[in-house]
Amino acid sequence: MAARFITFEGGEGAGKSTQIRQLAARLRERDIPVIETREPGGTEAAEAIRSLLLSGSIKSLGPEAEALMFAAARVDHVDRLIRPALARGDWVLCDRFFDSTRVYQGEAGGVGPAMLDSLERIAVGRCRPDLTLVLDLPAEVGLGRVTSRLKESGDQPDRFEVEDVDLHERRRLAFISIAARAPERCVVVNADRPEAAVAEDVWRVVDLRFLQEAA
Ligand code: Z5A
Repeated sequence: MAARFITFEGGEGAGKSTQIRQLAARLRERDIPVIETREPGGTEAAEAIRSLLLSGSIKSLGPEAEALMFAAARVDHVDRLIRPALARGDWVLCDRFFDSTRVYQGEAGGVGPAMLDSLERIAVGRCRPDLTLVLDLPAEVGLGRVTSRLKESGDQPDRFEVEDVDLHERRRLAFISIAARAPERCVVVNADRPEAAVAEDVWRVVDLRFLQEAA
């Protein structure tokens, strides 16, 4: 069976990590080799860049500089982890990818499409997702989940989690608009439901697109 590259996108607390874990478990039950990864991050160098980005220490450099940093992390992630995994035949499930740059630095941050196109060409090339699941829910619901998690863990919110709800809602609309422009790649899933219901929808899409086709 061909290796597949699946990305999960959406706002804070949409349940991307949770759904990746559940999908990975279901694929492994079928003896499909799976790598779970995330952006920014996934390799040692990209995780180091992640710490810088999420700490907020380079926020003052502006959205273009941040876009460069996200792209630098992506170069390493794609070259050292994603592309080799797909070449081995592993499926790759990735928590955020280039659509997050389009939304956070682009549509909500004001970085122009020409710069984003160039960065995408350099960092991603032809290593594009076969499927992108956009987990959609009201920003307030996602932020509420993140706040509960922070209360439980005692962690501090990161550079993006402290931003106001209107900005989060604009990003939500930007993800929906990307999905509408790329219907062959993107599927929007209603994530404002219990975990198991969301997982069932995610599974139905993956099964229909990739597993039944291969049977
Ligand atoms: N960013 C960017 O600006 N540009 C880029 O190019 C890229 C990223 C790639 C990465 O932070 C930040 O970088 C991100 C965008 C920016 N902004 N922020 N913040 P991150 O990786 O730390 O954050 P995140 O991607 O938003 O992850 P998250 O907040 O952990 O959300 P999630 O993975 O979607 O959710 P989760 O961890 O699965 O679930 C969150 C909580 O909700 C948790 O307690 C769950 O148990 C609970 N949960 C999950 N599903 C449900 C359901 N269905 N019902 C109720 N509760 C649920």
